[in-house]
Amino acid sequence: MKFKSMKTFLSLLILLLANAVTGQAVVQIGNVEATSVDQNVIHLKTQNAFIEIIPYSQNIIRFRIDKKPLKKDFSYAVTAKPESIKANISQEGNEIKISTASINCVIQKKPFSVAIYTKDGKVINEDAKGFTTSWADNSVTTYKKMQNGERFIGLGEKSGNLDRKGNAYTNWNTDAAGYDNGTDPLYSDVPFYIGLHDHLSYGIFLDNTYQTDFNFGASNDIFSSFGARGGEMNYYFIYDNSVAKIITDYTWLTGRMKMPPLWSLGYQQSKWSYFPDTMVLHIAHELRNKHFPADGMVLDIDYMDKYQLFTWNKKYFPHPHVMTDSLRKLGFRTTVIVDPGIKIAPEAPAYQKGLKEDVYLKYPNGQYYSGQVWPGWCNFVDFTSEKGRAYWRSQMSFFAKNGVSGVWNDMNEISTWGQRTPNNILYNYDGRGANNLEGHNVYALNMVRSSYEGMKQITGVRPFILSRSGYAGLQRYSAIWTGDNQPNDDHMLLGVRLLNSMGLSGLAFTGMDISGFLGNATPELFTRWMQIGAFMPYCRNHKITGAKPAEPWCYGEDALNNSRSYIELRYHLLPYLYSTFYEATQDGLPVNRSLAIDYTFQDDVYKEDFQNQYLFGNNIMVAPFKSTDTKGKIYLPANDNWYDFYTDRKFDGGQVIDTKVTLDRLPLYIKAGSIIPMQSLIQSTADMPTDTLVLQVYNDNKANSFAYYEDDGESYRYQKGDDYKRIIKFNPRDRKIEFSKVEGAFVSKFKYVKILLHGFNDTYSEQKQQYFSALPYKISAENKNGYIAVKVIVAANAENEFSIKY
Ligand code: NBV
Repeated sequence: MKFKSMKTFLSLLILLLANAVTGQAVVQIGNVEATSVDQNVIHLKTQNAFIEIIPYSQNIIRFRIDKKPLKKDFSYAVTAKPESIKANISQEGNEIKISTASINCVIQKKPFSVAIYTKDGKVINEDAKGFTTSWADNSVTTYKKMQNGERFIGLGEKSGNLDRKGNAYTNWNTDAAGYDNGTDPLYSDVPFYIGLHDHLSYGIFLDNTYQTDFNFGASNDIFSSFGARGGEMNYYFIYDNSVAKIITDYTWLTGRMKMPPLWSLGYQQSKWSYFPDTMVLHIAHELRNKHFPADGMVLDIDYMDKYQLFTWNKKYFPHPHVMTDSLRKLGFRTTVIVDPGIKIAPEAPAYQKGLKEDVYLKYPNGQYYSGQVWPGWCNFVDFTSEKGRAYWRSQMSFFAKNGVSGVWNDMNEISTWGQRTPNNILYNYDGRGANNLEGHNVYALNMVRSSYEGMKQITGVRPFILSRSGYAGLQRYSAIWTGDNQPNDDHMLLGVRLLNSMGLSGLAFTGMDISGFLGNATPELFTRWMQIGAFMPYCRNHKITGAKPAEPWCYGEDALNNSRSYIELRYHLLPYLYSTFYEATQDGLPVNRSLAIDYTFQDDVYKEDFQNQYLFGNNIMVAPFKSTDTKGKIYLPANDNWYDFYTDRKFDGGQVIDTKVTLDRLPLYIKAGSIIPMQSLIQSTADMPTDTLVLQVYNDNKANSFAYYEDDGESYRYQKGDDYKRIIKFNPRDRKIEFSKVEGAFVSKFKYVKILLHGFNDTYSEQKQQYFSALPYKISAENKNGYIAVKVIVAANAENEFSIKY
């Protein structure tokens, strides 16, 4: 429907006058007065609002609501266009019905309110009676009825419990150094959560870059609500039949990560700061001398000349390229920190270029916004303008030409001394113009977008980008870490929950500073944190300046040995981890998976004792404990069975077990039926493992499969088919391990596959090994530590499908 402009104008005027006259403190959305449908989009005019309802896919409906006529559509987060589906739209009396293949949405007209049902009539989500959507001044809020037993999970980097029921949160990207379990907001925001009740799950993504507020029944038991302090109510309702599918739908909307460079999955050594260059090389050598596998050295702010961006401190780093080359020869890649503030130094070429290209944020009177950070007074690139991003992209050549492979984006909330960026800063907002209230939350997203695109363009290979702050969609460009955490056990476990929550919110590549940034850890805490760190997507040990040395050998022999064996395990698991990252690029599922993803309606998952447990990929369950714990309880989720990783003892799922906790072991459980690909130990991903891929297969009576993935680990050729994909199936019914035909042109680095069978001993005697028949492949079998090992000699590209009978 097109509103005639005069009519629109008049209704708006009447509305404004009415509110002014009655002095209404809260403006309700009111009754629907006009309805029309234009190419699958439903346009409504209520007494007080303009509405568009857009069926986005069979599972997603978008709602746009504003007091003013809706502006031209724009989003930094959403990259998907509505699918061309045919929704069924009908009107009867006071109701408008929109049905897609998976949901029925019913709009009441008096007053406007929304209810969404499954196809068999169960309520998934509905506006709270008498509340629906309303405005308090410029803040808009939508109120949803609190369903019986409803839980809420996700919402990105939020402290607190896995189940967010009873709490309220706000999104305003903040430098929250030293935050605690109750601190809110933190560094980044993803205004997307998942609601769960009655075996139904749905997602709500509020795409609004103003400060947004979420209330999951805090001080009330009538509603959950979400809202923004400006702009339009713009939310996507997602329904699907599992949490995993909702994450896939959400990342369909906001994009998925690209394959990371393989080296970025190795261990990274960081400190504020390693200098001079000889120190950086010394640490790298020490890691090698101590046989501590590692792939990255990270340079913090002291590599710069007086913290001035795009400079090197000539005294400490006279020949940066020589240093990065030497590191590369040792199997290390270099990551450097960048801050968004560029020192006001008229003589500095990078600053001058920024002036010339007019890239800095300004006040309305044209004066540059300046704030104080490390280098003193700085101007800040407006990353929401194309020219700002172009400037930054070209500046990335400064790093690329010096052999840097990773760019770590710090302080990008924006954080300045004094913390607050003034509200009257103007952002270009890609030509639309915005003040700080609207621009602040997407500053970091656009910064890392430019870092990513610049490094990619200049080097032609996959860059590693790390960010502290961000907004929905960050996963397209960058990994994220949880900022300045504290060196204590509670913080370590809080960090685990933060990563799990970010994983529920589309961010697959996450990490936290191992051992706690803000001070010294005990050897025990260091050990436990390193072990958990081995099971985090981004594995970096980082420490504040002034703290005691924190490299793995600084906490004594036991700590060194107990942490090294877990980093070694991570390197053994790289084929598994890399394939898991591939899954993230395909369906958006995170690497660290809260148990709420697969075991959504099992109450134990949300109990305080168990809420930190997670799956690393699809098959390995990690049970994090404090460094001081000597015993504990572990929940083994129902619907699956579990193997103790260390003993191969099999447990039925659906029970709580008691466990002894010691510092040499991080409790790990393998899902029965799993196939876990592993490789020989290497000290860096620059080294080649041996030519045998080991498949650890854990017996079960349920079939299972693993999507194995390989590519060259650094280029974008995989996007053109130069990759290696093969589905490996465990088929207990036919007693077979089945290998699908290889897809892709890449030649695997493994020539042989060796299969280790766990939990088969009771059923299959040694004699029965003669049934392993996979001719023309040659098989040899050995008995080792209670599991059967089968070596299958497979030519590197035995491309066709084959199976091995056991
Ligand atoms: O660049 C110094 C630090 C860095 O080590 C840390 O990881 C960031 O979160 N950076 C914050 C600035 C510190 C401000 C006190």
